[in-house]
Amino acid sequence: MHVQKIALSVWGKTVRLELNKSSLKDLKQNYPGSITKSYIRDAFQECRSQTLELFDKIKLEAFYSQVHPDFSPIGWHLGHIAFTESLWLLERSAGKKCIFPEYRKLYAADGLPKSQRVKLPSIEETRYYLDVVREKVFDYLEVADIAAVEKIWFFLLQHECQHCETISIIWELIKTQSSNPIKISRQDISTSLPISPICQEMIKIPAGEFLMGSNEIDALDNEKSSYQVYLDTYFIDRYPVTCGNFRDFIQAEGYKNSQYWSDTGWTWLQSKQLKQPLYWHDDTAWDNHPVCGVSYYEAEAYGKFVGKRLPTEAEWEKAARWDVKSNRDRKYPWGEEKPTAEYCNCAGNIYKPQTTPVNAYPQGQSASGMYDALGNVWEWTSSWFDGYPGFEYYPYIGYSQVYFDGEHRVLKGGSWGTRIWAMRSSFRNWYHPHVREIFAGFRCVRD
Ligand code: AVJ
Ligand code: FE
Repeated sequence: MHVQKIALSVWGKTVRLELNKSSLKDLKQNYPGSITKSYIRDAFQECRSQTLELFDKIKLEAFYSQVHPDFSPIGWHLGHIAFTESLWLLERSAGKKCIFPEYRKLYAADGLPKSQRVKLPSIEETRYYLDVVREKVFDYLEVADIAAVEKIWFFLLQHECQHCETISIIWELIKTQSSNPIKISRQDISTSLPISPICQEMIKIPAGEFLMGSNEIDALDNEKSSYQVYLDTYFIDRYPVTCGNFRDFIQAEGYKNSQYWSDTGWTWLQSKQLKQPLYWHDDTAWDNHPVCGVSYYEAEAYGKFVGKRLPTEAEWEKAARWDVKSNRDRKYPWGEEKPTAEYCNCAGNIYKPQTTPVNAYPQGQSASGMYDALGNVWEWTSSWFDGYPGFEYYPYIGYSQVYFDGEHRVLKGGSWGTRIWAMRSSFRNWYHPHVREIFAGFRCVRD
């Protein structure tokens, strides 16, 4: 059952309660704000403690260096987290003056080009900035009229999650670049599961309507507003494509054979000389792990190789959230309970900074039997990133809308580097199709 722990102040005393979904709803209607405030405080604190764990891992060189032209240094992301919180909560919501105005130009999303984000404050100064902003933010939370600006808190929570996933990506890139002096050994990948190869079964999703998107409090602008979508019957892979599956493509000289590639994909490949995914392990012990570190073009080519194609985002989302038997919608593939270590491989549950076998989370499967819909790796879809009907940007046009440019593809599902507040079936991520540094894999569909 879905249970939420809350703390209420009753005549000056703190009372802790455990509530199920319906009693929580009653309370929310009668005492709006009080529950949300304690939820927000706890979530902000938990998320931040996961962020601070990153500080301990980061070596000095990694803090400042730009390991890839598409990614700002780790130190920038941390400062930008503090800046964004300060901008939207302290300045725009509380109406306070900007603290640390000297950081504005450096850390604003539209401030400096990525190549110029390398002259950064020290690790200690950055940590101090995060701490000071957070202290003032919690002071404000005490007095805030939460009903008026509730949504912005959920936006900021997810903003921190997304930048921390980017930090994990940078960290992974540093580990992958063999010439780099920072060597971090990979964790043991031992698993209790048998390593017989996963056969790529498909599951049938019957024709019908389902609800796409979300109107919940945590929905970002690009998830709104939810609407009914009808799809004909189709078949989708039960599991993400595994390394074992993908090895067939490599061994069949898939990277050398233009017949599997789209024209744009083939042109892109010619400039690269690739022979395997970015985070590839030439080791059969990884055979049941999902492929990780492929561009959209590589995913597309594999689909053609096996006579399938990539799903549209609607096809992906219906298989993940729709319970055909009861004709009901689920927030997560497994139901309404938040992501835990029982259900999926995401950041913060257990410290497992890598992929897991695609059959490791039977409890996390969707009503239709789709495994690993959330967690493990992001999954490329064939849909261009665009606004849903009635789209209105929030909180700024540059969050989603400027990427509705026909150049970004949608990814679904979250990865091992995604924190729970950004994990749900309606969540949408987007990148240029050539990007392979993110923790992305894919699964295929067939009509
Ligand atoms: C949606 C993950 C592509 O990190 O560039 C963070 C999210 N937007 N700050 C990114 C985002 C503004 C975005 N992605
Ligand atoms: Fe940002």
